[in-house]
Amino acid sequence: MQESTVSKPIDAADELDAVIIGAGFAGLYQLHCLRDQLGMSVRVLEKADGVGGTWYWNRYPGARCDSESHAYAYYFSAELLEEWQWSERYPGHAEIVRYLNHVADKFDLRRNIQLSTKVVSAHYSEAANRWVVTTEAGEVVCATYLITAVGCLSAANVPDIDGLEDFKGQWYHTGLWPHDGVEFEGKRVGQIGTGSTGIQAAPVIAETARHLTVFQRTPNYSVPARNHVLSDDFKRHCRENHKDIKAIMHSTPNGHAFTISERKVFDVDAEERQAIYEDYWKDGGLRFRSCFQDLLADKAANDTAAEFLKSKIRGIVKDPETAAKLSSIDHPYATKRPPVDTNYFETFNRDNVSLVDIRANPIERITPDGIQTSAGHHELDIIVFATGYDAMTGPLLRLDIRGRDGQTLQDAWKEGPRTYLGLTVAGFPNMFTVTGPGSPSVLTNMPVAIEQHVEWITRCIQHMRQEGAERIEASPEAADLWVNHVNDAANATLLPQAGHSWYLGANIPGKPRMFMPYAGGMVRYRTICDAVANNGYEGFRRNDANASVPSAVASATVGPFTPNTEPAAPGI
Ligand code: N01
Repeated sequence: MQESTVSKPIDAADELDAVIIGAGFAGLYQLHCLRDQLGMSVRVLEKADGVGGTWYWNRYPGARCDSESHAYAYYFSAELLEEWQWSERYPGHAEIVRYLNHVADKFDLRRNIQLSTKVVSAHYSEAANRWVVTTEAGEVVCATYLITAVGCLSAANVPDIDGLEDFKGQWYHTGLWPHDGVEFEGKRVGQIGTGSTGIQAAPVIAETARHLTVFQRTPNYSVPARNHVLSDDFKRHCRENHKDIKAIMHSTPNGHAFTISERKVFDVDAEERQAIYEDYWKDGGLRFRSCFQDLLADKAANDTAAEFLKSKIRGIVKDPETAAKLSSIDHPYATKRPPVDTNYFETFNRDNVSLVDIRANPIERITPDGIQTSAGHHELDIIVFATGYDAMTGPLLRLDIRGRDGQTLQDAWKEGPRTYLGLTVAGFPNMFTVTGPGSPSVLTNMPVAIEQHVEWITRCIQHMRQEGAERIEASPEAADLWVNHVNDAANATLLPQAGHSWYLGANIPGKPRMFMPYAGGMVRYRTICDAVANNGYEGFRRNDANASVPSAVASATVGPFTPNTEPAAPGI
């Protein structure tokens, strides 16, 4: 496909230094960095009518972040850290949206954000060395740099189930939740999906629905969130110690504000191990993963955590048959994103809640009145699809992105995504993908990854401008090395053992099976990215000159996460 496919001529388009797609955590910070640090002309195009990204769309019942609030924030501005106060241990979606609106106002970002603007295509013009971005309304914007800040979990997956179009009730996907809410009172609700979202939503829906039927394909572990209102002491601690908290977040593989124990599972006897698991269970949340350093490296070690969590399910759920369905989990703990809940398993003790095992008895079709499985019919007024996303690649491939010689991203990634550092794609000059496939983003506390990605991109662009370079592009050899390293990093862990995980693309029929996020940890990733930059952007072609071999990637190791040695943050 050549440039003639561009709907308007370039000389009729708005000219900018950079276009950013998306006004969530990533897009807002990228705008701030490029405009306010580098003095570039920048526009953010955002399809929603407000800022917030993921949190603009995810307003389903119980939507709350699983990262602790004091870590789920930007750390680039001391002033922002000192003035913003979170109210609860985990921030609810509304509070996060308020926070991101506060950031947009504080840094005067809105004047460069164009809301209600859906990008439909972005084509690279080699002759002009410009990205030509076209919106659904037919507007054309032209820029030297294209930065996608579209999120990893923003392309909703509504499964293709026969009969949905004939359903007489209402149906909703959790990631596209109506802003005026959904009334469940007196309704028979069917929820499909028991990932992090479904596990948050079910207890809240059950509180008002006449009946909730949860359709479970894959049972899941979950650890109680233990959410609570934050004390004034803890808020003061966060305000006064944000530098130390940031240091911890930057020292851990997962970017959270708690340390990972250096202890291994079999360093302690069974009794002590049980006591440790009990302590972490009481503390709750994602911290549970950090009680031993080898849970994701050693299957026998992982089995002990898995058995502990399964026994908790059996202890909570009173009906033995339901408990057995919920606890018959076949993947190692945390090899799928581990959910965090408030009363999820307890919900199945309610009289108005039932569980249907659709692995044993698959859904055959949706009928006008409900859902038909191979074992029977369930009458429903509302269906909630908590069925996740076409993760990481979906948001990019749903845009019509074309690089050199009109090559489509779909074509470049037909056998699975290939990036260099998760941030760039060979054949797509001057394009940067914040939280792209091959980045550690979804395996970390997201804002930490986003700040690193955005700052690396900013520094790269600054370097180019200082050097007078007009074009930067990953070499195919560098991308090959990176893809191999991403695979090696995943294979050094138990993560690929969850064969039905969205990390592998397994939730989307026809999607190439490839472990997408970088599992080597945020510390190692940051070190590699810094070395690539410090070595003169090795692995990149600048102004079409040959690229050097990325020695930082070639020499990168895989293997167990490096446990950090920083002092632990006080508990809350
Ligand atoms: O999606 P999921 P999610 N028929 O893909 C099932 C982040 N997040 O929205 O496992 C029947 O995890 C599917 O079954 P299976 C977090 O990174 C963060 O829950 O594929 N069932 C699974 O049970 C998370 O990992 C937060 O067999 C079908 C469920 O639907 C990511 O978002 C909160 C099906 C989907 O689970 C995605 O989580 C929530 C079908 N055709 C989410 N297709 C916070 O931090 C899918 N399923 C707050």
